[in-house]
Amino acid sequence: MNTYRSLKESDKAAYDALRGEMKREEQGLELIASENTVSPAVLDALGSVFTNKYSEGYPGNRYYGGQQYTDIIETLAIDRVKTLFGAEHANVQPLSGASANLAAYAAVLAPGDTVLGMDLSHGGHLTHGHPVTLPAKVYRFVRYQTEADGTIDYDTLEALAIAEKPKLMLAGFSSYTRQLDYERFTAIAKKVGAISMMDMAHIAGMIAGEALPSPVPYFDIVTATTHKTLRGPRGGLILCKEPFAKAIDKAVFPGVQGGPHMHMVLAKAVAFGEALRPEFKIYAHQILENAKALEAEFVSLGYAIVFGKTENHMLLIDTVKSRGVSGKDAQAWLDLSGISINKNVLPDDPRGPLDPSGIRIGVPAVTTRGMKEGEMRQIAGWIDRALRSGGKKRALGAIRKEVKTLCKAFPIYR
Ligand code: DSN
Repeated sequence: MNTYRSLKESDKAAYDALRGEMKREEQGLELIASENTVSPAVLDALGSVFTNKYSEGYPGNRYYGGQQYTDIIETLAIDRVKTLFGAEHANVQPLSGASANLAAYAAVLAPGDTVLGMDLSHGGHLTHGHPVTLPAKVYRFVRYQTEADGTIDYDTLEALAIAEKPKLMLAGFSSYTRQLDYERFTAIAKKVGAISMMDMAHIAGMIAGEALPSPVPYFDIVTATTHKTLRGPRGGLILCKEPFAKAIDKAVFPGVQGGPHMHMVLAKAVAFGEALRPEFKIYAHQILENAKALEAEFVSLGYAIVFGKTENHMLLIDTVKSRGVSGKDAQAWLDLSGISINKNVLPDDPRGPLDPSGIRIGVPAVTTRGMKEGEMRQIAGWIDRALRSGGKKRALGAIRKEVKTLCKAFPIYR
């Protein structure tokens, strides 16, 4: 007889923290651009017995026995994600976006090779060659930047690529709001003999839902996370053209990872199945409409929108310029208002990353709750009130009450 008991019965401290988080998510507005709320089916998959299983290797070729069901779910996840993005090859084992990127680098680069990647303060991600990361110590990253109007100047990028002769040209971002020109980017890579790679982590769901153009036909390698707009479990994935398939699979396992997390692979299969349904297209398009509505309201309130405008699910706002409030204070005051965002560095930010000049706001999670343009206008109003409050607890508490009332009308898990 086993001695298993439920979390509630066996561990009060852990259970209470879980209940607290559930309440926080239900009663507050989640506006962190990289977050979302998964379906009960995805949660069921994550909480499943597949967490018990070791399955190093790939379907049909594993290092442990007992793989009849792991092979089924991994094949399901691979087939579904290939259909979703029209990809030639998919690896669904990366534990995160960072390990997907690391594996992609390991698959095609030798130590010391040059990579062009987007500068962090201009919207790129830490894993795109920021000096504090391991890849930046192994490879030679050269960073490109955005122009004053928020766009990328592809003539400047081409000149940089000709001068630096990169082995890999990396597109993609984690704090950038404009649409990239995939055709031009990959043409430059081809011209200089570089492999092209796109990290579509933030916008994967919008691409799957056909609200944004797909980079998959253009790039040799495309990486993503599965938990942002794609609305799956926390994790990563790699898509690539067939000639890169073997190297990618070898780089993921045994290159940079051991046993895959099969409960996560099951949850990915479930999420990809959800994204293949027609209603996901409606969701993806609504994200775009909501981001535009939020932006329009901020513009009418006189806010300085970074990168000119939004063409995806997020906005960056210069809070110092707009209201004389630092990103750190804005984040703290909004937290007290029941609104979750993150402070964010802006291009060439004179302030440090711990107290930068702006904030990043994203709408994927509130769109999942069913909120639309009217609610976006209300949200912009609350954020403005919080930033004008001087951090006074009473004013922020009043906003929190109103936020709670709205959230009650849009429950996450009914
Ligand atoms: N940390 C994620 C984000 O917030 O954009 C990217 O990994």
